[in-house]
Parts: sequence; C-alpha cells; structure tokens
Amino acid sequence: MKTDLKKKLSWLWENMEGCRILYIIGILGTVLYNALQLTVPYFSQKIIDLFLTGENAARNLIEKRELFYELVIAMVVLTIFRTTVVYLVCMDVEHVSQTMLYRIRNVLFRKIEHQDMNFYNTYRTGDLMTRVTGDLDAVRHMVAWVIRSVVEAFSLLLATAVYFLYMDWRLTLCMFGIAPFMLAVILKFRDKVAPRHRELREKLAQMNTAAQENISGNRVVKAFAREDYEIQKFDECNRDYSETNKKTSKTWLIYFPYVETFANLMPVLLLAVGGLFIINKQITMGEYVAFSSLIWAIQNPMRMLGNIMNEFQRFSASADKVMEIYYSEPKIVDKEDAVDLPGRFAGKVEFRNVSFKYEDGKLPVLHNISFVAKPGETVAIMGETGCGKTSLIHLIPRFYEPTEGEVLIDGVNVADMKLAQLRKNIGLATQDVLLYSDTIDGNIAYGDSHLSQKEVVKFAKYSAAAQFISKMPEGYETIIGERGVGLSGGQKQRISLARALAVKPAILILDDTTSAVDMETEKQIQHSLNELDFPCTKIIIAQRISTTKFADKILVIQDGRITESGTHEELIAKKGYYYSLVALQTGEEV
Ligand code: DGT
Ligand code: MG
Repeated sequence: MKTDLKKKLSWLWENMEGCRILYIIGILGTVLYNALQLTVPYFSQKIIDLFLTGENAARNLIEKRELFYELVIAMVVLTIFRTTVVYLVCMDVEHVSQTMLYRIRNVLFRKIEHQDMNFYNTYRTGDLMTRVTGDLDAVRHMVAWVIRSVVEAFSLLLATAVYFLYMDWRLTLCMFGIAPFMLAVILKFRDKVAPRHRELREKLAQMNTAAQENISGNRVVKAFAREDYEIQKFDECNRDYSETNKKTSKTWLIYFPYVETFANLMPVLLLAVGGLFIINKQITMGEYVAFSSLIWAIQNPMRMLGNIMNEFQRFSASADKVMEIYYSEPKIVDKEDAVDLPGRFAGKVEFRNVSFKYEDGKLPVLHNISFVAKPGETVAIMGETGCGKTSLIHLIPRFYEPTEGEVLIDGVNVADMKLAQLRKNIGLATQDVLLYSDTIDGNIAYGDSHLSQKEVVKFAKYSAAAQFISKMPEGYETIIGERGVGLSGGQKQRISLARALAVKPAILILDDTTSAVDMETEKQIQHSLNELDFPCTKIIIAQRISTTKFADKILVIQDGRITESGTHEELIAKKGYYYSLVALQTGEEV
C-alpha cells in the first residue's frame, strides 16, 4: 500500500491528538532558536562597525564604552537563552513523539489481535514484528527529528535571507542565486533514493523473519543438524541487507560532490563580490563580517538536505507498512444487526450444505457438508489426513466463513451472532497445541482468569493431567517455557484440553487432542468427558476407533465430503471406509 506524503503527515497529526499544542510549541521553539542564531552576527556587526573599523571607532570606544559592554552582555544572555530554548524544544518533541508512538503501537497491536485467520496466513511474524519495531521507530524519528530539521533548515534559511536583504539585497541575490541548482540536485536525489529505502525495508523484514523462524524452530534445526545451513541462510539475508544499506548510502555519494561544490561556492562568491562591494563602499566591514559569519546558515541546511531526504524516504517506506496494518480491518466481524445472545447456548450445531475454499487456495476443501449435532451429543469426525477435518471445525467459531451454505448454532447462523458471544460458548483444543510461557495454572485458567484453584484442579483431573502436574516440583505453579517447552506432547495436549474445558463451554471441539496420549489415559479422559458437570455438545476429531466408538454419530470425511455417517454399529454394518479402519486398527475382521 502506497499513500502519498500528505496522507502520511495527516495520519501523524491524527495520532498526535492531545499533544498537538506541545508539538506546535516545539516547532515554534525551533523557529525561535534558529532566528536567535542571527543575534550573534548582528551584535558582532554592531561591535565591529562601532568600535573596531568604523570612522569614529576610537572615539566611540572612549565615549560609548557602556554600549560596548551592553552589546557583549546581550550577546551572552541571548546565547544562554537560545541554548535553553534548544533544550526545552528537544524535551518537548521527544515527549510528543514517544506519546504518539505509544498510541500507535497499541493500535497496531489491537489491530493485529483482532485479525482473521487469513491475515495470519498472509503476514509472517517476522514482518509484523518489523512493523511494530523498526518501522515504528522510523515514524518516531520523523516526528522527533526529520520534521524539526526541515523547519530548522527553512527557518534558518529564511531568517538569513531576511537579514541579508536588510543589509544588502544585491549581495543577497548573488548568494541565493545558487538555490535553484541545489533544489534540482536534491529532487533528483529523492527520486533515486526512494526505491532504495523501500528495498531496504523489505530486506530488513526478510532478515527478521529468518531470525524469528529460526529461533522458534530451533528444535527442528537441531534435529536435522542444519545449523550451518541456517547460519549461511541468515548470512545471506544479513549480507543482502548490509549491501542494500551500502548502496543506499552510496546513492548520496553521487550527489554529494554537487551539493558540496555549490555550498563551497558561497564563501568564494562572498569573497569576490563582497570584496568589490567593500571597495565601492556599498557595504561596511561589519556587514561583510556578518555576511561571512552567516554563510554557514545557508551552507548547513544545504548539506543537511541529503540526510533529511534520506530520512524522509525511510519514513515514507516504513509509514506505508505501518499504515497498512493501522488501517487494516478484519473481514469477519459482528454484523450491524447481529443477534444478541448473552446467555449460554443449548449447543445444537448444524451444518447445512456447507462448502468451503481457502481464500488463498485453488480448490474447495469442503463440499456440501450437512449434519446435526443435538445438544449434549458427541459427534466424532474421522478421515485421512488432509481431508478437511480441521477446516470443518474452524467454521464453527467462525474463524473462516463458508463459501456456500451455513453453519448454525441453536438455529442461528453463526454469521449473525456476535463473535464474542459465539466464541465464549466454544471450548477449542487445537491440533497444534500452543501454550503460553506462564504457569500451568495460568495456562489452564487462560479463558477465565477468575477460575479458583479448586476448579483448575478439577479440570486438570477431567483431562487426566492432575497426576503428572502434582508430580512436578512446583505443581500448578510450574512455569512452562515458550510454546510449552518442558512438557511432553501428550502432557501439552492434556493441558490444552483442560484449558478448553475450563471455560465450561456449551460446545467442546477437540481436534486430535488425544492423539499423543496412551490408550489408558485416553480411556480415562473419555470417561470424564461423559461425566462433565455441565451440559456440552462435543465434536471430536480422532483417528482412533477407541475414541470414536462411543460417539452418538460418526462422520467419515473423504476429500472434503461426508461419505459415511452413523453410529459405530451402523457404520460397521455398512462395510465401508469405517469398517476397513476398524479392521485395520483391531487387526482382525469384525
Ligand atoms: P489432518 O489434521 O492432517 O488430519 O488433516 P485435516 O483433515 O485436518 O485437513 P485440513 O482441514 O487441515 O486441510 C484440508 C486441506 O486444506 C488440505 O489440503 C490443506 C488445506 N489447507 C489447510 N489449511 C489451509 C490454509 O490455511 N490455507 C490454504 N490455502 N489451504 C489450507
Ligand atoms: Mg487437522
């Protein structure tokens, strides 16, 4: 997404709400301290003309000695004043930029939190991390430094121009005659450097993604002894980034000699033209000294322009990325006329002719799925890997929307429900278990932080986790590492099951949740699932017949279609896919 500069600046302004006055004061302060720069040459000029080189210099030194002291003191006082203003402006602008950054960062995080699954399929974690760190810093730098530098450069130039004009307009015209050439050089530079910054930004995101994926996937790297390969891969990203950085810096080197030549022409011009003016008595010696001591005030902004332009382009590339997230909206949201269902659901789940295709996928994953799970029933879903089981259950909490047909709970289309109310009624243990680096207690009570310790233990018992937890040195207070490091696969699954149960959901969805636990433990879990002390419809994806056997209904899915459905006995009688599964798993003909 590319937005023009005006839009980006107005976005900054929007986010400065509450600090705008402070920022304007900061900018005015910048103008003030730059205007104050002119006081030194002004006083020097007066001192030189009155007391050093003027016609009456010697007499003035005797008769107007007090004025001399006054001028010197004024110079010192104004210098101290100027330094104070600079200090306050820096503090002020830093405060504004940090406040703004804090706000934008929070908005970004909120936006990312509320995004759909599709968003997470599209953006890589490393890229998102770059947006909330490096890119945001470029945005902060714009407010704290770049804008101020532009104001500084222009106010200094303007103040100097006014002062020069006040002294002698002809000499001024000579000095500023160079300006159009400078402008042309800078504009050319901008066009060249802008794509470089966009490239730089992409390379940084690539490097961060490589690092992030490696850190979180370190176990796989180690298992395959691919450290060297990964180091080399990272080295490539790193080199790419570094080379692009160098290229970006070199771009300025092409233009630098022109800028430098023009900037250095100024004193030469002054010497030649100013000398002539003095000879012709068109300016005084004091004025000449004032002119020459202000040359830097024109040279400096010129030299800074390259840097400013660089930072402008860096900001521009980063702001595109940040604003893309800032203005992103999830597609799956509450409808305006969403039905309000504050109470607990009865738990009837119905699929009516549901077909589904991933946005980024080519082929449909589910075809014409229809079934009903009555309140309190257990529905088991079976099918070979990749047949669409996970995709199917993800339609119930509305992680995705069906391309055709509808999913209903208690007779209401989930698309018409409020997301928070819908999801509050669903307990989901995902196939890919993700635990937080928190205590076991904190992980189980994730969905309901008010859960008492007693209840946490109860749910741990339901999921057959209580035993191994109590054996841990710190029991429920044991802190587990990132993504559940420190626990076995089966242990993680059981904690994830306890977490899903702990919200006492009306609909419990288990996606292969007991695949890694032993038969005995699984039996225990099944038993407690039948004995839950709250009403609950269960939708269970499983591969084992022992899990599905006692379900009220078993759905067999093949290539995204329900090919068989019924109870264990009915399906065996059918002698189809389920029957062959039973034969395979029990090792005998049934
Ligand atoms: P499993 O867990 O290995 O037993 O397999 P299922 O039955 O849970 O399969 P599922 O629903 O994860 O995937 C069904 C098909 O959809 C499979 O061909 C892969 C594809 N698929 C899954 N997730 C995504 C996704 O996020 N985007 C796209 N484009 N395709 C996906
Ligand atoms: Mg799956």
